[in-house]
Amino acid sequence: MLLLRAVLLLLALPNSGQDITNKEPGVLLSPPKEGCAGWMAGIPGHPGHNGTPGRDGRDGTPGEKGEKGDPGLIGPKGDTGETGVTGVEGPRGFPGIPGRKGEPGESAYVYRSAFSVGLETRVTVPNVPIRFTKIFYNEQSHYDSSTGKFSCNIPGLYYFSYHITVYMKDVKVSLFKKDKAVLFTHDQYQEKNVDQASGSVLLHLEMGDQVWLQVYGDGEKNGLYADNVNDCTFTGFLLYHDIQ
Ligand SMILES: [Ca+2]
Repeated sequence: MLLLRAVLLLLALPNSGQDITNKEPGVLLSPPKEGCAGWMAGIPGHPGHNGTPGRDGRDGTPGEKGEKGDPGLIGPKGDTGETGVTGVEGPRGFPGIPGRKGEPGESAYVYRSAFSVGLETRVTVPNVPIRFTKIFYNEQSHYDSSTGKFSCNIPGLYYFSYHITVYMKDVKVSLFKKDKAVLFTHDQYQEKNVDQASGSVLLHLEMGDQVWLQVYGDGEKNGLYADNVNDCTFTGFLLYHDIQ
């Protein structure tokens, strides 16, 4: 009889562990503290109802980092940048190809005009061009020994000069240009002596202008002298021709 009760008690223990707080004290299976003599257990009660749901648990730990996403779309084109600093000068280039040969220039002879003449006899005729008939140079024949006049064939600037030996009488001469005296030279003769007189000038001449030397005044001052060892000379030449 006792053995049977013990078996029944053991069968009921697994449930009584969870239902220890059951509100029905009458079904407690724990034995009274007094002696077990005469104690007899009742029939086990029905299982209790399910309790209310517990509170939410704590948040879990973060998961692993995901894979890298695809690249985004290309953005719009930016503004134009500022002009950069000018660079240093480059090295010298190779020599170019020689140019074509130029056209032949005008002959230099065209622009030549010069004469140098001398007196051969004493001047005796007044108020006319002095005729220098001793020719030192007159290649272009721009000086006419028959008239004593130089004629301009090339417009430009000319240089004229004369050198006079004075003997026996005073000398007063003028250089004429186009019938007008433009240069004067006067020398007073000293007795028992030989004097010298000279003059020079630059004149611009147009085509056809004539230049000559002439005794000035009444013709009394015409002491120009020349012989085998004394000369009177008249010289002229083109310095610059006019640019066309
Ligand atoms: Ca003198």
